[in-house]
Amino acid sequence: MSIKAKFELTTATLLALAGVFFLTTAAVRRPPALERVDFGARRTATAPAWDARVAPVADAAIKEFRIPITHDTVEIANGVRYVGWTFGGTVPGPVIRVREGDLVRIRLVNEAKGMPHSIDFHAARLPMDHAMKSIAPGDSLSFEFTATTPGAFMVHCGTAPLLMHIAQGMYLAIIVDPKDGWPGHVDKEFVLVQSEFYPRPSAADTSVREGDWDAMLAGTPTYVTFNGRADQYRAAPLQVDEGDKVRFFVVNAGPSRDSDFHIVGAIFDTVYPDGDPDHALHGLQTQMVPVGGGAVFETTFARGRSGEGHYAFVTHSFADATRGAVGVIEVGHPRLMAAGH
Ligand SMILES: [Cu+2]
Repeated sequence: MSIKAKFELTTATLLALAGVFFLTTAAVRRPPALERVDFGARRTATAPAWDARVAPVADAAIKEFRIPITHDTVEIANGVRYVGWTFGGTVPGPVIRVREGDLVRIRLVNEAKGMPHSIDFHAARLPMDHAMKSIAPGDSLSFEFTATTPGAFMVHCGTAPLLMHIAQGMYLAIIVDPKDGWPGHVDKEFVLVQSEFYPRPSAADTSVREGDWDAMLAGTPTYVTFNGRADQYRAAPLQVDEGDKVRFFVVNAGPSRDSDFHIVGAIFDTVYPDGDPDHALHGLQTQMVPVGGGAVFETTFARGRSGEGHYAFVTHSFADATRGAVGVIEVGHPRLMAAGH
C-alpha cells in the first residue's frame, strides 16, 4: 500500500469515526421529538386546593394529549357538591402547555354517559367542521394543529347549549409559550381560571346540586371561583418567597361575567393582554380579562418593599369577589397571620 493510499485510508477512518461521534452526540442532545400525556392517568390534584402551579413547557416539538370527558361530582364551594361535566375529571380541566410552533395532537374521548360533547381550542386556527364536532358517548376524535400564537387561551366544550356545557365545568387553560420563551425571568408561575356556577337551590345540604338553567340565562351565579371552587385559596394560599417575581396566567371561562383581575397590595410590572408579549403594558393596577379570553400578569414581591405578608387576588368586580372569586398569596413566612384567612 502506498503512503498516499495509507493516508487516504486513515483520513477516511477518522472521518467515519467523527461521523459516528457526531451522530451519537446529536442523538443524545436532541430533545425528545414527542411528548405524550394522558389526562385520564394524570389528574390535576384538587386537595387542599386545585393545584395552580404550572410546570415549564416540555421540549418535544410534537405534543399529544389524550383528554377524557367524564361526568364527575366536583366541589364548587366548601361542602357544596355539584354534577360536573369535565375534561379530565376536574373543573377546570388540566392545564395544557405548549410552545409557539409546536404541533399539538389531541385525542378527545367521550367517556360520559348519555350525552355528546366536543372541544374548542381558542389557541388553534381550525375550521369547526371536524375538530369541534360533537362526539357521542363512547366515541373519540383526533385532530392536530400548530400553535401559531403565544398566549393564555381558553378551551371549552362547544356543544349546544354552550351556556350549559360551560357552566357545568367544561373548560381548561392552554398556555402557548413564545418561541424564545417569555421575556424576563420569573420565580413562580400559576394558572387561575375564573368561572361561575349556578347550582339549583337544595333543601338538603348533602345532595349533589344540579345546574339552574334560568339562573344561567339570567347571569346570576351563586358562586364565582378561581380554579373551580369558591374561596379555596383563602384556606390554602398560593405560596411564594420574598423577592419572587411571579407570573399568573389568567383565563376567564365565564360563561357570562368578565374578570377585573387585581392583586391587593401589588402593582403589575407587566400585563400581556391575551398573553402575547407583543401586547406588553406596564404599571397596571387592574386589567379586565373578558369571557373567552386570557392574560398574563407579572408582579414582584420585592424584599423590603412589597415583601413578606399576605396579598389577595380578586376580581375587583366585588359582587363576584364576594361570591368566591378571591384568593390569598402568602409571601414568605409572615409572623402575623391576617385575621379571617
Ligand atoms: Cu359538553
